[in-house]
Amino acid sequence: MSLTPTPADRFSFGLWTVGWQARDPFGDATRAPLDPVETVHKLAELGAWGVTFHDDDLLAVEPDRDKAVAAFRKALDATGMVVPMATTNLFTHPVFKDGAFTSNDRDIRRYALRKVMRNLDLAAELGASTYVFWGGREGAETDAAKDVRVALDRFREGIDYLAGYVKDRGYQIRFALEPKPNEPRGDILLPTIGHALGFISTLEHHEMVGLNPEVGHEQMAGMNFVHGIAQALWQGKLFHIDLNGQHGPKYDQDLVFGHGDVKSAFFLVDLLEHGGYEGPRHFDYKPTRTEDAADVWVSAAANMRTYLLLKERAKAFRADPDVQEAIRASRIDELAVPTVAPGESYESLRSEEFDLDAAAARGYHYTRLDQLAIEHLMGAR
Ligand code: DIG
Ligand code: MN
Ligand code: MN
Repeated sequence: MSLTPTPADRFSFGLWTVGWQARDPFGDATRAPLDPVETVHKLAELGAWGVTFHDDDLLAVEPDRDKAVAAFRKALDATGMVVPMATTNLFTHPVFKDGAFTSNDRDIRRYALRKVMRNLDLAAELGASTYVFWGGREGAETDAAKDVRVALDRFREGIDYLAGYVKDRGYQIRFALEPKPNEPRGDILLPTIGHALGFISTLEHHEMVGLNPEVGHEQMAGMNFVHGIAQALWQGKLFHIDLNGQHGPKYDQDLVFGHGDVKSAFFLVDLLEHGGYEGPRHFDYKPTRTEDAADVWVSAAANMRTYLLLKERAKAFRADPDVQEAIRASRIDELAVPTVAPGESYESLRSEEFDLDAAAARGYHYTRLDQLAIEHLMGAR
C-alpha cells in the first residue's frame, strides 16, 4: 500500500489550517498571511484532493471579494482540486461576540443569516456538497446570560431558515453541525455529538442535517471519539469529519492528525475505512505556533502520511490470523447475533436454563486483543 497521498484518498484541508498565522491569546502572529492561491497549489503538490474555506478565508491577502474568488477559482481549475465543503466565519468579527444565530441582539442574528446565505451561494457555485456550522460563539460565560431553551429556539430557527433557503434554491448541499464543548465561549451550545444529534432530531429539515465531528472537540469533553463517530455512522449522520490531534481535556490543540491520542486515531481510521464512511478525510488542524512557513507544509504532509500509515496498520490488524482468532475468543462476532430469536415467545425466553455462576466466571480476553492492536500500531507485527 502506498504512503504517497493521491486524490483517490480524498484528503482535504481548510484554507484556515495551513493559513493560520499562529496568533493566540498570549502572542502575536508568528507567520505571514498565506495567499489561498498558494495554498491550493501547495496542497495539490502534496497530494491533497480538496480544499475547504470560510467566507473570510478567501480575503486573506485580497480584500476585493470578486478578485479573491476569481483567483481561487483559477487555482482550482489549474490544479483540479475540488471544494467538498464550505462554512462561514461567524466567530472572528467582534459583532459576533455574543454569538451569531443566538446573539441576544436580533439585528446581529439577521446579519448572520445574510452572511451565511451569501456564502451558501458561493459554496453551491463551487460545487460544495456539505456546509458546516460550527457555533463557536453560540454560548455564554454565565447561566444568567441565556435561557438555553430560547437560545436553542433561535439556533433551530436559523438552521431551519437556511435549510429552507438551500432547498428553495435547489442547491445540492447538506448541512453538518460541528459540536464543541467550550472555547472561545465559556460553554458552547451543542457541546458534543450527543447534544447535536438530539438537536437535529427537532429540525424541520432534519433529513438534510448531519454532523461534522472534530477529534479534539469530543476529546476536550472527555468523550471517546471512536464511540461518537460510531453512533454518528449508526444514525446515518456522519456527513463530514474534522481530523486532528488532541491530548485530552485541555485547550483546543488542533494538532496534526495522530499527534495526540494515536491509539484512538488507529481505531478511528479502522472504523472509517471499514465502517462505510465515504466522505472526505478532512483535516482541521493548526501548524503549531513554533513552526516557520516552510514547516507548515511539513505539518500538512504529516496529517496525510499519518492517516495512510494508520490505514495500512489497521488493514494488517484485521488481516492478521492471530487477531481473527482473538476476535473469536472475545466473542465479538456474537454481539452481532440478535438477543431474541425471530418470533421467539416470551415464555421461551423466560423459561431458559442459565448457569449464572458459570456465565459470571467467563473471561473476555480483551487484553490479548488490545496488545495485538498495540503491536500492529507499533509496527511490531
Ligand atoms: C473549528 O474547529 C471549526 C471552524 O474552523 C470551522 O467552522 C469548522 C470547519 O471544519 N471547524
Ligand atoms: Mn478544534
Ligand atoms: Mn473543526
